[in-house]
Amino acid sequence: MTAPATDPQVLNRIYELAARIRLCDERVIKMLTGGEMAIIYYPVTGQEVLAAASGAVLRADDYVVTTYRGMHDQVAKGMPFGPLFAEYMGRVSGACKGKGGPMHITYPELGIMVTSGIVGGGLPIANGLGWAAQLLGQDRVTVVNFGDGAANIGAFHEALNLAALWDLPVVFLCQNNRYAEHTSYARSQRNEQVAPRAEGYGMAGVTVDGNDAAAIYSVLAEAVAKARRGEGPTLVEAMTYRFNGHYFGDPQEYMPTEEKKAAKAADPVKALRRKLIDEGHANEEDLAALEARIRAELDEAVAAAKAAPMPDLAELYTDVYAEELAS
Ligand SMILES: Cc1ncc(C[n+]2csc(CCOP(=O)(O)OP(=O)(O)O)c2C)c(N)n1
Ligand SMILES: [Mg+2]
Repeated sequence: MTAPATDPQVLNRIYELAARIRLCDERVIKMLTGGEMAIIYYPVTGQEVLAAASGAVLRADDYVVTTYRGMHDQVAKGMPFGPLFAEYMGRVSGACKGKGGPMHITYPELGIMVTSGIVGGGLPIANGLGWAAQLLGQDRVTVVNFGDGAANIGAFHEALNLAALWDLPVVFLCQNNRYAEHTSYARSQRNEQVAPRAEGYGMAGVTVDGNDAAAIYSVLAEAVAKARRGEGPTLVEAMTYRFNGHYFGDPQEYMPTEEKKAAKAADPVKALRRKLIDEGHANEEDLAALEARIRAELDEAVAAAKAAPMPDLAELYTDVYAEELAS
């Protein structure tokens, strides 16, 4: 049974995960700005709370599928900073031995099954994970994260149709951040929201404020519980906003200044922090101590990644093909 969203422990857990994501995102951006690391990074700033709520709902043995903009989903599912930064920096101690890079983080021992750079590519894979659980009689649930842009890809329609038909234990979590690369949501489809499309597949669909911790937690808890009971998938559309453009370094000229200002003024991580203190669920000292612990963990992970070696050239084809190539 999942605890209700009104439970202070739940809100504190969501804040802890959101703070881990926010501080990790800040560290990556600082390292890129300072030339300490050179990767393509798709910032998750502004989308932390919905991922943290998902992390608070899921069990350790549940599965997550995400995209290139996926650090928040990975960290929320428990991804440790050590193998994350080592993978970013291409080191042997990385989650994929330094051969996957930032767009392909996996950590199967914690259910972080796939990170894909193919827009919409994760949805049919999530169906496969869900179908496997169903066939094996397991009650684990798969949450697949994707963007508003991905909802216009053929794979979205195929995956939702099949998941509904087979009652697959999958939650389709559309993170509607209002942009797909440099194109606004309004310029790419007539429908005002993504969730009502679920009806076309005979599936439940719900739009929720993804920046409101209690609201998104409640919706996800219900969708996950339903999938776990074998009652099929749900399309959850979490409304959110991307603070930092498509990729790190994006000049963001297509994003109206006023719109960005308003979103940042309503920063969901800061809002949750304030709520915890105002409602007496946490105090300033405890939260500051938590944030200091997370920063120290990040320091340690970055230092360890820097000290670790790059993969040996002999490793080039290892884990790439089902059968090793004859050398
Ligand atoms: C199949 C495919 N088409 C196009 C691209 C190029 N591309 C990369 S990200 C992106 C935008 C996707 O937007 P959205 O689904 O809203 O996700 P967000 O980046 O906002 O998280 C596009 C078109 C791609 N990676 N894969
Ligand atoms: Mg988007």
